[in-house]
Amino acid sequence: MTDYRQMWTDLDMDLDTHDQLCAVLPDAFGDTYLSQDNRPENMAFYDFVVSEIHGVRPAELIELQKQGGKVFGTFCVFVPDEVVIACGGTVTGLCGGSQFWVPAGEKVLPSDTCPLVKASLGAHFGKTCPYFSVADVYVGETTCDAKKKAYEILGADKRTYVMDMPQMKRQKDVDKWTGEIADFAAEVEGVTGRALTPENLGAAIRLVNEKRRALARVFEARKVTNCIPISGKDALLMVQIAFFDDPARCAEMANKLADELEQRVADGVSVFPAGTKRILVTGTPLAIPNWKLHHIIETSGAAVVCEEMCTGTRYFENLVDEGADTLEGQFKALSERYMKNNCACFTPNPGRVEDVVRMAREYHVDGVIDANLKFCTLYNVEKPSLAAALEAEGIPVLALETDYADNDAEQLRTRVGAFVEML
Ligand code: BJ8
Repeated sequence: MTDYRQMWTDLDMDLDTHDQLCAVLPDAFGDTYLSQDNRPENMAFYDFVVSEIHGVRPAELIELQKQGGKVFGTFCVFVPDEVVIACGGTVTGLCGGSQFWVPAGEKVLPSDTCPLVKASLGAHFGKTCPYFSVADVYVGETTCDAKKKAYEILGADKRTYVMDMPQMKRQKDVDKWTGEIADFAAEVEGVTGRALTPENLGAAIRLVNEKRRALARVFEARKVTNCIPISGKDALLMVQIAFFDDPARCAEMANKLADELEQRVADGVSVFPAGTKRILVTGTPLAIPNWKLHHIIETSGAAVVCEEMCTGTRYFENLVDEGADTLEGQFKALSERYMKNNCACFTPNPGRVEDVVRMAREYHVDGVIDANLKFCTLYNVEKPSLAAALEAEGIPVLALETDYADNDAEQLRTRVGAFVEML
């Protein structure tokens, strides 16, 4: 394994504290992932990335910076990667998915804040994540209260650009997001020193669409009923890593995995025994390395076959129209695609309920688990209406609220086990 200590020192990271994280991650990954039987061979790439999660990709980003490239760190799937890529920049996801970062986050945020936001700020201020350290600029968005206030705190410490997210989905809101994308483009041009053109933006739109198509192929293979060709944990890992990876390589590796899964489907090769209950998980994102819920479900007699969340279908569903040949038209096409995302930040938000019901059918699920992070008002308020819609369709649903700590794992296991039992 390569030694990245000099790189982390150069990034001004807190090496002693970071060593503690490096010490626990391999065991956590081994227990959760490597213990699975009959995994697709193409998961080897994702296992390798995790084994060097704080080394191999940050080293690539530093190389890109040496060649004049800029790194944009993002926290939400509303930020259009295409604009950054078109200007020769690189995007990396930044959401924190580990309890490890929460205490440092609680030094700058109230403790009753969503763990995702606390972990993100903890990773920044604790200097224990190279992706935060390497980013030239953070890009925030006004989706939820916790995030939009957190960006003020981050912005005092590093250049942070915030996109003003509409809260409704009227035509004037789509137009407003088009304008926000145009403003963001000006910011990206300023940071990168490169001009956006219809040609480079068109190429970036096609590239990110390719990535979306590849991820969608993997999910398509999860819809079949003759077998379950990949575990939910492995599919989740693929999406989590997609937020950090180079988009062309991401598409290539996802397509290879999809090829293998399609062959498995043809051969009837399953990771789980016949009759295993099929679960759709919906709710707040599961940022890497948050594998807690999937692990509990998949060691309780069920399999996750779909994630209706931003670390799932919302990341790749809906393509950007590639037909526009002016920047104005391309900004509009980008806005139209991104505004189709049914995040709970919108009011009203009937699209999410419709999506979950549709996907419950498409993925032939036996039940839905609606799992939200503690203190996420947006998703927690949607729980009853989502449950009512699913019950009206005859689809069993279990609502859960959790965080990154392990102390509710046994309680979750009991509830998930009882739910699976009654399906
Ligand atoms: S598009 S889901 S990535 S906002 S869980 S930080 S909402 S308090 S993450 Fe999200 Fe964009 Fe929406 Fe997706 Fe706030 Fe809730 Fe925490 Fe959240």
